[in-house]
Amino acid sequence: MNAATGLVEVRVPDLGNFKDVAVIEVLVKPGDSVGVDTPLVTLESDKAAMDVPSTASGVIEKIHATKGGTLNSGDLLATLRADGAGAPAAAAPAPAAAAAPPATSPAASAAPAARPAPPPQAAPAPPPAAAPPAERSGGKLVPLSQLGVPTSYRQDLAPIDEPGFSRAHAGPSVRRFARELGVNLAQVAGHGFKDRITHEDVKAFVKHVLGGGAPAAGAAAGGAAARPALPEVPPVDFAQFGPTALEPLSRIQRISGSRLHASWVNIPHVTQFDEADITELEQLRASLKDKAQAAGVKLTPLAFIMRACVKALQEFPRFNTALAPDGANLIVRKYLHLGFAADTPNGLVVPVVRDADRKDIYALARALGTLADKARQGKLAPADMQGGCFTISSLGGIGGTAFTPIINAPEVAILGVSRSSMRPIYKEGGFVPRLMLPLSLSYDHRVIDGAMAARFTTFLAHTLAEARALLEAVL
Ligand code: CAO
Repeated sequence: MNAATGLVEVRVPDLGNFKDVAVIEVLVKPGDSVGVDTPLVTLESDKAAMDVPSTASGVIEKIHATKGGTLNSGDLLATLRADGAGAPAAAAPAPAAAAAPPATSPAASAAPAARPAPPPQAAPAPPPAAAPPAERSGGKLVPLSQLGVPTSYRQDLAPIDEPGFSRAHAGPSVRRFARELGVNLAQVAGHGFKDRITHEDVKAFVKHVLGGGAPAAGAAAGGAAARPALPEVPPVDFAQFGPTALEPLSRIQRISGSRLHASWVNIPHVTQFDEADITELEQLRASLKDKAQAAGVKLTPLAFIMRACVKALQEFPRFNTALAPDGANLIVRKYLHLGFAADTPNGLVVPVVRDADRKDIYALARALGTLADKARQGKLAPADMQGGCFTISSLGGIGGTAFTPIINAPEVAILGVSRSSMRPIYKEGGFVPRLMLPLSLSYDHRVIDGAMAARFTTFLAHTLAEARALLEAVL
């Protein structure tokens, strides 16, 4: 302390090799009373965040740091009027002042005011198990019960993942707060400066869990164990970049959107690509066109693909299973209903052709045509879209060379079909023009391994190439 003025300077402690460390929070303002160890600012380097505590008690006279600025070891951080210091010494010089060593002497620089602050702390250890969770608010610990937070909510939280917790973008006081609440910071989206996690974010996360919003520990859909919450995409104010309009999603889009999302995040998808030579299949289809028309059926490639899929599913029954909710068993279906994705003005729907294994190619084509018409007219009944075992998504009538379809859970695989094209294929010592159909099979890797998926698409390609066998009668 400067005995003449009663002022104490607090400086930035030794920061080691860190230079120009960002100030991401200024925690006090002039007039605030602080004690030894009261955090004054939060600094953040590339690797760590730390609160810099006061080294003296008193009232803040001036803060020399600004949020968004930088600091280095030894920089002046704050000036305090020390406790017990009255008016400035100049106005009321102390009797001993004459005897005091000059301010520039080594003795003066060793005075308490210049004592270096303690080194930055590592993330504090969690509180003892018996300690009731509490929130640090303005330096005071407030029991969570006073905040209306039942302590049993911890059952809903996934255990803290330490590496993820330590990587989280949060200051020490937020880390401490999160530990007190048992919150895994790795799951919390930050909305502070530079997306830093704030106390409010932690509170919002707890509220979300209490409201049943976050994934709970225990079995989830598909039999998986506890999973961390998904990081959220922060909302954007688009108006700042240009004019916008709000367009509601259709009811079908809203329903299918959340189902697709659930499938995408719950199922480990892998997509196997292959191609089938359908040169003969197309010749056959063209030759049957009149006969089919006379029977009132449009024989599109999809009917052949369906028939080939039935054969592949019979050959590889693993593809006609569902993972039991306990995650330890497979439900093996003894029936075969095939779904197909249909593009309608209102969005994507998946009608189901029942007992596809008991239908020949014409019956399949008829069911396909009827259901596709109903889908486009918005006339599908709920029963028309239930009970599917495996889905085909054909974009062949539109275009594209390959895609990665999302599995229609609880099914375990989906076949994507893209547009066929005539390509030069090397065969028996020369190039020949062949009509090639791209296949994209997405599968649930918990149920199907890569070798089986490759066998499935190889079998399917072979079956499509041998098109005549697809015309056989089905008993
Ligand atoms: N390669 C080349 N041409 C193809 C083809 C392929 N793989 N598949 C179909 N075609 C052709 C058909 O032969 C038909 O041509 P012709 O009239 O000259 O015979 C034309 O494309 C249109 O076929 P279609 O679409 O009427 O009939 P379909 O049985 O092939 O498909 C249906 C029916 C309902 C699946 C389709 O209309 C549809 O909605 N597809 C979109 C599916 C979709 O959106 N999937 C994505 C889901 S994820 O967002």
